[in-house]
Amino acid sequence: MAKQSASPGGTRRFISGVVEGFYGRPWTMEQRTELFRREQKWGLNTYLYAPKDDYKHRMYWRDLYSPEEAEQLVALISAAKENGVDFIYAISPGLDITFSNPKEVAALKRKLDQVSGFGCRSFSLLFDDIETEMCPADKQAFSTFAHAQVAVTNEVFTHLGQPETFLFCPTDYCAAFCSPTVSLSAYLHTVGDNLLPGVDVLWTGPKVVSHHITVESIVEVSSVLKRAPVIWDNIHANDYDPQRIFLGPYKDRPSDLIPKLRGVLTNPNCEFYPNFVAIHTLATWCRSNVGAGPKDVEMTGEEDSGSDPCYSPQKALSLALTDWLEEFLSTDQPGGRRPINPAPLKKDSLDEEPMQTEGGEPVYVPGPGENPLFTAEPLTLADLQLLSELFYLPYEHGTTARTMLTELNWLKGHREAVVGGAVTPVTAEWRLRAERFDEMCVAVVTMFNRLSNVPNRRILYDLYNYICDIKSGVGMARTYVKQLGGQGNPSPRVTCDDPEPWGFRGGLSGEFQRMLPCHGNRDLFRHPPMTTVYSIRPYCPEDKAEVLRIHVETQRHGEAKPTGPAMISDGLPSGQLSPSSNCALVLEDERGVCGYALGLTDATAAAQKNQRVLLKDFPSLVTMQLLPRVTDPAPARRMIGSLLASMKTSGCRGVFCELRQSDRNMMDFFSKLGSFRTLKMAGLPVNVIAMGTSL
Ligand code: GDL
Repeated sequence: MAKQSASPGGTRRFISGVVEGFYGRPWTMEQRTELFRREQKWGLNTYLYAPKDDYKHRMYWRDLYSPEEAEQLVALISAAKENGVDFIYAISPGLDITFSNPKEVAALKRKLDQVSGFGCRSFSLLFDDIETEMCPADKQAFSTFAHAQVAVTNEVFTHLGQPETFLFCPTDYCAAFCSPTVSLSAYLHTVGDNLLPGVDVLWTGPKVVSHHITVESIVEVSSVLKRAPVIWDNIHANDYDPQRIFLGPYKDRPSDLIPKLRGVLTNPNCEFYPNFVAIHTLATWCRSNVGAGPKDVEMTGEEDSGSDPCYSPQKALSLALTDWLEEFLSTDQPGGRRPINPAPLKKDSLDEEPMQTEGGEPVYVPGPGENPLFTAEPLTLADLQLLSELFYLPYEHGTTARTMLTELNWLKGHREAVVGGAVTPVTAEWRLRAERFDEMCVAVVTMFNRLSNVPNRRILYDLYNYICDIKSGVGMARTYVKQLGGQGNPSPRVTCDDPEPWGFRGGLSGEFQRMLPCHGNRDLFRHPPMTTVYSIRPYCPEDKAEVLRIHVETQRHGEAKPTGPAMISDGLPSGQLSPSSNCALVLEDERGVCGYALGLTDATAAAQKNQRVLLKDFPSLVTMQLLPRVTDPAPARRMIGSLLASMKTSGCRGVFCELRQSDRNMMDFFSKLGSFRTLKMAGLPVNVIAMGTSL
């Protein structure tokens, strides 16, 4: 077993590798063993065994392994050891464990003792994706859910003799799950304060699938957790969408993060073989900033100017694709075809002796007038580059994919004059761009054909559904553009009133998604992820006019005039009431002030003026508004979190806010915060509700 060794300086080595932590069909033992070989070759050192749908990892976590299963696990753990990979066995008891029952804790220990008997020395307890409400027995025994998890984790960790590597996955494993913010999360503070120091904590970044992970965000969470986290990176995970697979490079994690982290484990695509790029590029990233040692790969890329000085995603991708091509071209079939189809020989060039296959049978050679043999060109590096660009990353299409979408959009937008079947002449520019679009479509089809012919069938089969889908999507776009340009007849594949089943793409789920107003039916082309940088700062007198403007604009949003009598909180942005000191913040983006959060520590006088009866536990008032351009809820959550924190410091016990029911934006925001609940308050105008939270 590869022991978690200490590096010469005494610091523990950086954990790097793969977590098999996705939903769906787990990898096979053969694939895992192959993974260990690759990890060793590429310099990664860890594998976290956590397949969500493996019966005995999660649903039936109490059940011990049968002798047959035990034999397989023993072999797997020793294969990891032989390849210098630390095998971490994870268990997810959170679906139904009663934390306060000693029998449950004993069952957990018994199971982990069994796995320890298989030669495993590193362990992990995962509490992701579970109900956060404790059962009555646990509520009696523990003050919070975090206390329950930490108590059991510490006990198991101690029982196992404090292994060198022991990982804990919190239920709030990303910033988006923290209420109200990472720094103010009571759950994370309990974990940070009480988890034994030898236990490391997994963290997925700002979101479940994080677009970017910044150094600042890691500094923030580390200070709450009192330890550097191990990133469980879902950047290449695809278990949430059966139409997507991610073949782009490890990206948008600055290499400066490496010294701030305990490690990184990628939870990649469900399909094993297409993970070549995900794991290879992660390995390149991990090597890019190791101590002060010399870099093994020169990574500064001109095309990445202004970005990471140690790591270039483009270069890492090129390295990975070059190695991957070799694997595609090597057969995985016993007695399989030779990597490249030989060009069919002409009959007259044959010697007396007939050609033999590798199996010793004579090669069929067509005679004059007969069908020539099917031949396909071998896969090229350019094909793999295209493949990766078409299936790039969760928040980003590759360059060619973006170009194709932009061009199709342009061609469509500049050719609306096809009326009643009569086609008006196209401009030279339109024709040229249509031709270029067509060439790009042909390249996709060619890539598909060459891929279908690769000798390594395992990789092909893992990719097949995806490449078939994109070939068909691109094919339809191609026919459509031809039709727009007046070439060819309207294709039944595009316009037919009685389509084949492939005309109903995405099935029932696709139909549900297309009906929803904003979730589930977005596309990356029209709604690229937000890159706006927001800052929160204290309100100053110069902000008065802007805050008033936002107040007026948001009150009118969606309706001509605000209806009903004024709310108490209207007095704050309008200037009739002054916010309490240290209780006023504004949100800014690059265009200026775009939101505010204002508070009054004692709202008694203001309430009397408005004939409201305050609830004794909620004497303080807050109000918040954002301009419609702020569509990302994260900065708003940070702002209200900071406001509540300073109000608490000022001695507030409970705050309330008043919300017009027509203000869907704020109604939605406060409801989703989790901490605010609706309050029954006397004297509220019609269509106004009050929500509050204790501090
Ligand atoms: C998750 C799950 C993970 C899943 C991923 C992507 C963690 C800690 N847990 O939330 O099992 O594969 O999302 O769907 O990430």
